[in-house]
Amino acid sequence: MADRNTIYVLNGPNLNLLGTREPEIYGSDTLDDIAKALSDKADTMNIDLEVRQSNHEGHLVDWLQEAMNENAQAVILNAGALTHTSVALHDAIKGIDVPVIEVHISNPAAREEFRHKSLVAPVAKGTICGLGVMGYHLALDAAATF
Ligand code: CA2
Repeated sequence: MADRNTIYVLNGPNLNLLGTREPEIYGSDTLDDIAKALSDKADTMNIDLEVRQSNHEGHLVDWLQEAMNENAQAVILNAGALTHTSVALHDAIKGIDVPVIEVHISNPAAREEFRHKSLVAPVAKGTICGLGVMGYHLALDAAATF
């Protein structure tokens, strides 16, 4: 079983496309760039990171449950568009005793109306959005204190 200094960084649908399109919204870093920078930072903090991405809702549910079973310290979750639709993710977060920090690269509240509601937010410990990929780093700083 992992000890309390493993932090999961879970990314949902289409975030594998980061850095390839829409740089004006999401910046030019790829998910691999983000994972490398975060892992380098985590190393200096004596934290193990599990950085994953899936286009499939069920994988994210499984990984949230894994984080609980592995006694993870926290989960940093960018659920992508599932943020706005997924009761399954809402229930999974509610069902685990691991704090989840919701991250968005863009500011969904400043975008289309269908992005204004988050089903993750009510069950997250906190939300960071609109600050670009820095949001992942701020989330890691916060998660390290849990
Ligand atoms: O701002 C965020 O991080 C989002 O979670 C990104 C999701 C979006 O559905 C949420 O409303 C806000 C979309 C991720 C798609 O990422 C792409 C990146 C490059 C090209 C195409 C999609």
